[in-house]
Amino acid sequence: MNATNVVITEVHGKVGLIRINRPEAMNALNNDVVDGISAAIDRFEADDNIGCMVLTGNEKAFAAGADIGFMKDFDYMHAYKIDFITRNWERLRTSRKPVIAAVAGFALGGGCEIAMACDMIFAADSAKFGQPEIKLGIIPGAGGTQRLPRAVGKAKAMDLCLTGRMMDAAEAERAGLVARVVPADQLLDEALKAASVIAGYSMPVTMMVKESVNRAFESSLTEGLLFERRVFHATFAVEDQKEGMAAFVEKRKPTFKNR
Ligand code: DAK
Repeated sequence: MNATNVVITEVHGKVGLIRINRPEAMNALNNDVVDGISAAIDRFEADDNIGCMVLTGNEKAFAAGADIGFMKDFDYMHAYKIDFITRNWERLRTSRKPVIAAVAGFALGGGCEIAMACDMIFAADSAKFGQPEIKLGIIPGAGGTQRLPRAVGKAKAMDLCLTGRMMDAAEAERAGLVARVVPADQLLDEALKAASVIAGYSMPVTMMVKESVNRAFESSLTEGLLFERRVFHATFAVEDQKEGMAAFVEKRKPTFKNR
């Protein structure tokens, strides 16, 4: 275990676990938390033994948003100059290894945005998602108005961003925001289990899958299909493709070497 107090990391086999740890403030995000998450991703990305990451909070809150007390007296010039929690915010997005958000309790504002920046969300049945910034006189600042409509469509995104209401785990699953809903006491186990399945595959190939799915959000269908085809052809240059197909034909388990 490795703790930078507000962010704790653990290694579970081939999975890197990153836990936001500010329970006294519902895991509100400040520079230390966002820097800590980024440092943990840096470390796990550099570690060849890690194939997948899980980002989680505690049973009450994944993260209840950016730290309101800290930013309440900002003026524009100050927020701009200090680049408030922005400088490392994109680190999740630039991670090449998959990251699962395991969300229990509140994922609000920046907390919901951090979860959406992960590759998929596993939700405890206690999870509550929302973009309540409007209640504070601000708008979502880290992807809420952009990733949420892509995940749940315009109608529900408008509903959540304009009313500031929360959405429970069942509604979030129906709307397509979350991949799986599980009982709260099984959340971490389920997320670690799925992460460990992913980490058991060929790492370069999981990175290619992630890159290709993400391309769907950045390109036309024609361009996306072309990108996919090029990457698909490229998998025949991966040693693990030979091993994966040979193992199938020989009716044995493959041993991937990540090359
Ligand atoms: N910031 C600071 N402290 C918070 C907090 C937050 N977001 N959320 C909760 N806390 C603190 C509470 O103040 C309280 O502290 P004490 O009074 O005990 O000292 C403690 O956590 C427990 O909270 P409550 O007593 O309120 O607990 P309840 O169960 O009654 O309510 C709640 C839980 C999560 C529903 C409630 O605390 C709440 O509504 N929290 C605020 C949620 C919110 O409005 N979130 C959006 C914040 S704005 C950007 C990146 C990110 C952002 C913007 C830009 N860039 C990259 C540019 C993000 C903006 C936001 O997230």
